[in-house]
Amino acid sequence: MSGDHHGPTSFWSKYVFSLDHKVIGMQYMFTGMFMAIIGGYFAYAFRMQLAFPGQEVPGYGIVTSHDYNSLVTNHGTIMIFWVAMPVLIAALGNFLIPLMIGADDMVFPRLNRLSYQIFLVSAIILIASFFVQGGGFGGAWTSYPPLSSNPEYNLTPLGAPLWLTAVALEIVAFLLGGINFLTTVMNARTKGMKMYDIPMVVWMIIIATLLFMASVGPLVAGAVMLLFDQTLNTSFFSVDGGDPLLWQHLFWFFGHPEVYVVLLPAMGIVCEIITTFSRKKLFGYKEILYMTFATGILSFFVWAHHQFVAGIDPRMATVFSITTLLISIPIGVLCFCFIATLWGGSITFSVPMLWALAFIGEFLLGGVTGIYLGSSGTDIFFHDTTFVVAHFHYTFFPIAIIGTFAGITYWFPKMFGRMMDETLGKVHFWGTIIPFNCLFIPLFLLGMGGQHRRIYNYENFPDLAGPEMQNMRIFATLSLVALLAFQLPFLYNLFRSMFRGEKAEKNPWKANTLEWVAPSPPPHGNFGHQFPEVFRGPYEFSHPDREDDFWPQSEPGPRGEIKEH
Ligand code: HEM
Ligand SMILES: [Cu+2]
Repeated sequence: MSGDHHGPTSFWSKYVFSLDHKVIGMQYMFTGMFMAIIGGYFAYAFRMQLAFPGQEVPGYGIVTSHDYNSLVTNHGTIMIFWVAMPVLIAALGNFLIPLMIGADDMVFPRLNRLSYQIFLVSAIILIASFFVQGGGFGGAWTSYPPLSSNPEYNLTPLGAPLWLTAVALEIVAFLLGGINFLTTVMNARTKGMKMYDIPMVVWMIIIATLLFMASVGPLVAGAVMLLFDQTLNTSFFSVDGGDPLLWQHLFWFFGHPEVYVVLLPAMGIVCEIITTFSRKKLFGYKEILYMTFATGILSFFVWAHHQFVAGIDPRMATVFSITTLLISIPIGVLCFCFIATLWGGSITFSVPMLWALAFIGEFLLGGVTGIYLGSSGTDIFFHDTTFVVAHFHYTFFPIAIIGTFAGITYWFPKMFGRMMDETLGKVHFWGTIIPFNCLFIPLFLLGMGGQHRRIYNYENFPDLAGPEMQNMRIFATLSLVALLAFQLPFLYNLFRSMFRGEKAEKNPWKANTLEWVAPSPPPHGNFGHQFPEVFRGPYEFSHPDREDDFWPQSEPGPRGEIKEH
């Protein structure tokens, strides 16, 4: 357990160099939010260019073709590595894991602090890369060689290696954090907490961490080779002597599981919220767990579905089509478990619940459209069109944005000891969900019409420049502007509620898990002098033998299990 329980007193040791898992979690959260603003601003700039090509973008200026590439690349890179990962895994994982397993902190608090510091350095290097001579890297977040490996092709002799270094450091930060997460959940669970008493969000973060650790090795090796190609003139991935396709294998062996790395924590958040706000036991706790493991394992056998047009053997394409489509089975079971949990519950449409429900609906659309891309025959048509862009935003946006808002609005009372404003929360919810759909549905249609991605000005392509398509682009961009504008009520609500919100009780949602036993906000060391003991699983809601419709894990008494089936 962490050494010092008295709690630091000076500003520096309390907020900047803190060892407290909650403070480190907040540091990750606010850094992630800051990066989300940059990533969103980049999306604004390049979408404005698509809607109004060649015109000055208010707040940015002229978007040149080089700018466009760099904006798209860094938008994607930031959203995945500096928003989804820090907020969903690092921030919520750090904040929740010790509280939900009844521990006073992570088992390696210093490693935890080092993890955040390396992460911060990686973010600074990435931001610096936009300002060096030649500008930021523009070879896409997938960084395929030879474009990425050869400065004569990418024209960013400094931007490209800095981008790669930043990504590599970010990965180091998450490996350190991951070691800490795994060890803590294995060793620091409080008395009575058995494997199947662990709340689903903790399980999901742990499985995500395992996936990350198992998939990232080849990418790190590849990144070092790529860096050598860029800076030392080696030829691992060059066309003469090396093998550019090798990078695609290394990248996607990591890249596809990475989608599940960020997906799983969001799924876990959804489990906590839908049980609390439907007052029902989670349907199929063990089935959800096994299906998640199955998804994780399968995700290592699908990577080449990104390479159907890269010249792989068509017989291999069939194999990878089959494994890809197989994944929809466990994911489908998970969705059915969510629906069965909601079925017949007494549902409250609170703000966190709205986000959780929206997650299920929007993510389903992302999953269903993926079936077209997983089948090699149809993917050859759809590949690199904005159909793909729309598909993966229907997975990533629910994960990184909807899942995050679900988590923040649900745990805000615990984080800051105050309640957020419901009305503003609902305005923000609808102001995000409606424009999101208006933004990306047109991209499906445009993609089906043959609109390729990573093109900065469609006026250069007469077939794609007609008014019908251009009007859809304008509609999508205006929807984005609305979406961004509706984030202001959220930021106002967040910061105002932190200081002025109504004071929160210990357990405002009447939930069962251990974090709700600690004071809001929890002090240094979380539970005071006595750790809570666990007597039952996390989802005993509406138990027939009890008057209260919830049954905290820490309340002494029988385990209270009733047969589910
Ligand atoms: C704020 C709303 C967002 C908008 C308007 C938006 C828009 C776009 C568009 C239009 C592209 C394709 C550009 C092109 O290919 O020319 C793109 C690329 C991308 N976006 Fe987003 N996006 C948003 C949020 C997100 C989020 C939340 C994530 C992930 C967590 C994300 C991840 C990506 C990735 C990985 C790419 C690929 C970048 C590349 O091609 O190198 N985006 N985005
Ligand atoms: Cu994939």
